[in-house]
Amino acid sequence: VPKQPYELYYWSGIPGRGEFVRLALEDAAISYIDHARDKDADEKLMRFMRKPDLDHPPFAPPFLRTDQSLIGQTATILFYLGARYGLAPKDEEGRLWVHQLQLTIADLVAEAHDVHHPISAGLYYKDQKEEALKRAKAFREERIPKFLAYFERVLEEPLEPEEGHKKRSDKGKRRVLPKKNRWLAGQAFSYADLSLFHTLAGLHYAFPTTMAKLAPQSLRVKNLSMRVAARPRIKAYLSSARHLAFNEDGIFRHYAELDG
Ligand SMILES: N[C@@H](CCC(=O)N[C@@H](CS)C(=O)NCC(=O)O)C(=O)O
Repeated sequence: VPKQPYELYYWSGIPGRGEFVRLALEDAAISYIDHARDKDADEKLMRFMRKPDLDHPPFAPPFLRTDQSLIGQTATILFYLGARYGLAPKDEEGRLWVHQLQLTIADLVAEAHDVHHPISAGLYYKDQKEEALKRAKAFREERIPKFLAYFERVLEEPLEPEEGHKKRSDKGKRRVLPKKNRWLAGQAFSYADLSLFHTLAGLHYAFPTTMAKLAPQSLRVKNLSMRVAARPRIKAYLSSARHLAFNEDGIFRHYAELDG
């Protein structure tokens, strides 16, 4: 338990990548200060990042300040929180697996962003619209289906009798849990489940038509998302003022022309 509440730094006005960290903090009921909600949040964030005495300066937000350290990169922040608050398996294999899943989600999130900013994050959408239309087509037709198929596959794998003590030679003892009980890392709920939930919500917001078409191919992912949304603390958070809706300044943007 930290002496001071954690401090989350992120841009104001959007869920953004900060949301992946918020979901973990909220689900584990960890107390935190969300500096994205401060007055002049963006100026404060930039001032903080430029401080000359940072041992481990972050390249970009989100970053988390703890009693001891400053941690950047969404996946690293979640790796840190997951181990401490029961949002990741305890064994190394399990922890690395959840980290691997998180980085794959981060790849998907980066691609979702690059659909509306295919040339540069430094240009406006309207100045790269032609390229965005091309990128969107490939994202809708190839990339979203490929990522969804991957997570469907992960959710389909049978569970070992004892998580964390795999006996490869003992296949006869494998048991398939009912799908409704399965999380990405098996029986243990993890921050990767929270992140997949948020990413799926973002894809539905940005690409409603595409996602409706892909629904029959992504039943397990959808089922997982519904179970995450029903977790009491997540449910409470989503209906609280702490939570921001998606909008066209964020990573997941709804531009009808990009949804095909
Ligand atoms: N891989 C990093 C990406 C961080 C990132 O791209 N942050 C965005 C906001 S969501 C940003 O401010 N980027 C500034 C930049 O790339 O110059 C993570 O997952 O945390």
